[in-house]
Formats: sequence, C-alpha cells, structure tokens
Amino acid sequence: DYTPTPADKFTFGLWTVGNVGRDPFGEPTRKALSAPYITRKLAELGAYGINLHDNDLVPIDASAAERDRLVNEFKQALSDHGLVVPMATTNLFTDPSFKDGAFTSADARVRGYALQKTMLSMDLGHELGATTYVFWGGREGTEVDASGKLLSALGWFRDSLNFLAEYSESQGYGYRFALEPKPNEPRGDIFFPTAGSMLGFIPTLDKPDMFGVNPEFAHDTMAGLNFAHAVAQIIDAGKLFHIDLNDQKMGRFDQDLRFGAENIKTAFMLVKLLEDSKYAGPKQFDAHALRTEDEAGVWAFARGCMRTYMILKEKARQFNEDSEIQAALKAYNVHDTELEGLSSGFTPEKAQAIKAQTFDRVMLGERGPGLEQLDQLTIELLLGVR
Ligand code: 3MF
Ligand code: MG
Ligand code: MG
Ligand code: MG
Repeated sequence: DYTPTPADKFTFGLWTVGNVGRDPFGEPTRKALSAPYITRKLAELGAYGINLHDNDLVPIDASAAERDRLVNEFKQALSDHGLVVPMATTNLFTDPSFKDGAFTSADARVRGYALQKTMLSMDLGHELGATTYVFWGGREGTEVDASGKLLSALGWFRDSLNFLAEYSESQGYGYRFALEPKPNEPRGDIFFPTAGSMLGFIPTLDKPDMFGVNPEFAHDTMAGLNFAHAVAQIIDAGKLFHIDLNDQKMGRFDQDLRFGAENIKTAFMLVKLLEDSKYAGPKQFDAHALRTEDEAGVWAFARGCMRTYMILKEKARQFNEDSEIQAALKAYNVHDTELEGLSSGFTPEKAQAIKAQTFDRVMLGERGPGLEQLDQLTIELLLGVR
C-alpha cells in the first residue's frame, strides 16, 4: 500500500496541520492543536519530522519559564514518538513590527530586532536538533517603490545573512541555510521572487556554500511558472537544500492546497525529478487543510499529501520501466557519436570540423519527435490504465 514510514522523510510544519482556518475574510474554523498532540498524530501517520517557526511553539511574548516548559514538552513528545526536527525558521512576518520588512526594513531598529529574533530562533532550532534553517522573507518587499529602497534592501538582506552565517559558525550550529522565494503575498511584491533570483543572489554572499534554496510548489505556480523546471535548475546548481510541497491554482491567492490536489501532471514530473535525482533531504508539506474542514479533515489532508507522493513515486518507477514509454524516449533522443564528440570541449579543430559539417536543415525541421504519443502514454499511466 501507499502508507509512508519515517524512511520516506516526509515532514510537516507545525503551522500546517496546526492551521486554524483563518483567512483575510473569516475567523478561524478550527481549534489550535498543541505541538505534542500534533507530534503524536503525525507519528501515527508515518511522518519523519516536524519543522517550526519560533512562534509556532513559543508565543512571541512568552516568559522564559513558559518557553522552557513548551520546549521541554515538545522535546518529550518528539522522543516519545520518534520524530525529528530537521528544519527551523523564524516568524518575521506576523508581528506588526515587521509590517514593512524585517531584514529589509528601512528602520534600523527593526533590522536589529529581526537579527536578535533570528539568533534566538536559531538557538531554539539547534536545541531541537535542526540542521537546516529556512529564510522566507514574507514581509521583505514593497507596495510603494517610491520608498527608494530597491538597492539598499538587497544590501541589508545580504549583510543580515552574512551576519547570521557567522553566528551559526561561531556557535558551532552547523546550519545549512535555505532561502525560500515567493513572488508576492503578503507583500504586493516580494524581493527575490523566483528560484533564479535566489541562485543569482547566493554567490554574492560571504559564504555561498552555506546557502541553498527552499523552493515551494505553490509559489512558482502562483506566478504562472513551471515548478519542475525551477527545481531542476536548483538541483543542477547543487542547491536543493530543502523543499516545500503543496499545490495551487495558477494566478490565484496563496492557496497552500494538499500536495497533488490540483496540478497532478507537474506533481508527477516533480516527484520523478526528485526520485530520479536521488534527492535525499526531507520533503516538507507546506500546506493546510481547507478552511471548510474539521480536525478529521486535517488528518485526511496530511495523510493525502503523503499518499499522493507515494503513489506518484510508484508511477515514476512504472514510467521508467514501461517499455513503450522507454521506446518513445529512445526515439526522441537522437544520438550522433561524431557530433556529440565534436560539440563537447572546445578546441579550434573541433570548431573547424563543426563549421565544415553539412546539416540537412529541411529534414531536421520535418522530423516528428513523437511528443504527442509520449504525453498520452504518460497521461494513461497517471490515469491508471497502463
Ligand atoms: C508562505 C510560506 C512560509 C514559509 C515558512 C518557512 C508560512 O507562503 O511558504 O510558510 O514556507 O515561513 O519555511
Ligand atoms: Mg507558501
Ligand atoms: Mg502560505
Ligand atoms: Mg513555504
């Protein structure tokens, strides 16, 4: 069957199954669930771990004693149920102090507070065993570009990340940092809207090897982009440090739907990409049950995310073993040993030899690559008739 075990490395944010169903137009429809309770329930469903923002566990105004009590109860639940905390992150978006940015606020006091809050949250994450630290700049953006901060914001963000990388090293935390792009929402425009923006920014940091990307299915889909393409580029750059799986209708508000609920074909291509490339990190579901649901719906949502991944993983295996599909792929990929040799690794002689070749341009333009058939075979595989 398609029941996961911890070896499948599925994780959920505390904020995902803990989502109470608030939206900009309506009050919560569900009661808050405690971290220890969520831990027990996710363990029963076969998850591997739980990720958190500082304030998912510890309220922003908690006393030191309350913090310690909440952390200890959570730690106890993790050890009772055999779950781990692979990733931690900071909530730099809910509190009104961050309304115009955290690391990119034009107010130096807010930037200082964001650094302080992040260091304390890194301390908490380390205490819980996290080795990946995510940065999602939810409020790092603008509605009013007349503020003139477009260039200075990039510099402030870079300075903050450089500072925090040094902090991690000085404390011996050994974090790898994963930057999460999103094009918009809650800000009108968020800085670093795409995976490519993050990949372009990382080499400008003092310690680029410590930084990678945490892409999210819904974020690229909101912008009309193909998430599998983004993830392929991140894998190619050696920067897939973490991943947020969910689903989304294109061009809508941020829906955070159950994984595979909407774009099943892209979800399949993504799972195939992750499995074929042997991605070994945690697969986090950053999504939540529909606002219509009660608690039973929350666990149906969580189980569904993992089941759909497991089913698509099995479909990817079938795809790789399907002789008709493999024959179509073989026909699609035309090999030419001589040309492939000439085209790889420049030498002046190879350049001359390629220039001297005669190509049958008309024949190349007439050739049908068989993609209609390949796509139909893929659809039939997904629809379960192969
Ligand atoms: C928002 C998100 C965030 C980030 C989280 C860090 C609240 O659309 O995706 O979830 O994923 O802050 O992982
Ligand atoms: Mg998101
Ligand atoms: Mg969201
Ligand atoms: Mg996310």
